[in-house]
Amino acid sequence: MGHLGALLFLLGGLGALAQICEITEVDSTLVERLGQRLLPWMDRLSPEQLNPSIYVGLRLSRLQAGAKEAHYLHSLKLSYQKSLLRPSSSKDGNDSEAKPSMGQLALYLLALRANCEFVGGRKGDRLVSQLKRFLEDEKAAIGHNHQGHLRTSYYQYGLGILALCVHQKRVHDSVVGKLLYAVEHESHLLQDHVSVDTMAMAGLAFSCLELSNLNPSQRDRISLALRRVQEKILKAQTPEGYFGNVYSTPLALQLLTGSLSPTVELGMACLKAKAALQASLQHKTFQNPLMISQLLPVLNQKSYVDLISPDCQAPRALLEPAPETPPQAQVPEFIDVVLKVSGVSPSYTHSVSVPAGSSLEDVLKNAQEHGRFRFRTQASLSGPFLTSVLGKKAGEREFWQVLQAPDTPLQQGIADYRPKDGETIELRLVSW
Ligand code: B12
Repeated sequence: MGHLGALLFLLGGLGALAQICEITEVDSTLVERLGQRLLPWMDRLSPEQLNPSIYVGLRLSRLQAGAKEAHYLHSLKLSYQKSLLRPSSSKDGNDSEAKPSMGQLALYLLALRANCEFVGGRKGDRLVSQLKRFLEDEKAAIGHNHQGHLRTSYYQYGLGILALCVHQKRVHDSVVGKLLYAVEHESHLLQDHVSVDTMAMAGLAFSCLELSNLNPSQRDRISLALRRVQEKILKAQTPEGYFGNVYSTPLALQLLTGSLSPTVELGMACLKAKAALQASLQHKTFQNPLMISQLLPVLNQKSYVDLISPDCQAPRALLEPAPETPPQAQVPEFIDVVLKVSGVSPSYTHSVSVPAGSSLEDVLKNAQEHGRFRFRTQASLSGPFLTSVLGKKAGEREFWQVLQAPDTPLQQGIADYRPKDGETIELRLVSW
């Protein structure tokens, strides 16, 4: 067991195990810098760029954005209510006007709860009904034999149940039953890079249901599934300390922090994860606003489950914009990146020259401007999602995977990833 294990064992004996997975005492300057990175995003108020997750993350953190925060929530309300409560007969003109998905509606409801609001009234009831209907439709898509495919994902399914739960809205046992089955049988949840995130989201939904006791006849099954999720996440810890990968660690920790079955193993795993996270904060690994928004609650010992009864009076430090760094007047250094596309005929391999520090999206734009390369993206809460390459649009249950050759899937999207000189990036059409 070693010294650490012995210490944790002793703490357990003293009744302190309930807080065994708290990520405390992370350098407050690093946390503040993380929060500062969200501020510019709070000025982007177009429907395409509004992101309820940012609001939720801030409200569950120990930082605040002053007047910007209330303004952001106001914009979220206007935009989401307008598109969600619009009669379904009005046809969508283009992608940017598309109605929010099940997961986006769920995140919007979490944002309301983060401001200590319960959905209510005629409009609120309609939103709740819409989310319930989304879940029912997905339940039907999964089917009686559990073999069917969701239109969205189990991640969004879990998010939907969680959002209704924190608003104390009950969903039918059969809806919860599909998520329980998926965790009990795992097969659908274990799609490569998304499994820990999905497990964690399912676990957060189960934690909420367990605490709220909204589905009493499924109580034992829920507790068991929760323990199973926790075990799976602990098993997915990497030698560096991440659960899954660095970007699934925030949600994993949101789940583990609230664990009602703390063990010595859990305590040790969390300490290791905390060290890994601290290193990643120093290396500025978290740049994407969605990722930051999932991490901030963890650094304040909070999780989405705390939205059952949020503390809207808790003191939070005001974020000041980061001081601007003057641009360096240097001749930019150029790097060469090889872009390779497989899954299309004829195949495509081309070297692109871009200024050092360019994003992969810049590389793609450059290839498009100067050659036959073509690509399209769709806005999402994580940034631009690559939907089509060289005229080939990813079909249903397919996506354009982004890899560092020969075979390493990137852990960041095209807007965030910055290739190095000489690197080969492959875009590969795969099924999921
Ligand atoms: C489900 C999922 C997928 C599914 C999405 C389709 C589906 N079945 O819904 C698939 C398998 C296609 C996928 C692909 C990728 N994903 Co993914 N995905 C997720 C997951 C688990 C949930 C997303 C979600 O539903 N959010 C909730 C809804 C409400 O938000 P949304 O914005 O409307 O959701 C859409 C976008 O998230 C988009 N999407 C999914 N993944 C990614 C990744 C990026 C970078 C972008 C811009 C968009 C995007 O698909 C969602 C459905 O339309 C998240 C986990 C997380 N912690 O957020 C990872 C996550 C967002 N994905 C991630 C990554 C890295 C990718 C890939 C870049 C992997 C790769 N090397 O190719 C690709 C995207 C490539 C591209 N074409 O641009 C990382 C992003 C980390 C970061 N630094 O930002 C996450 C956090 C997982 C992780 N822990 O590594 N993903």
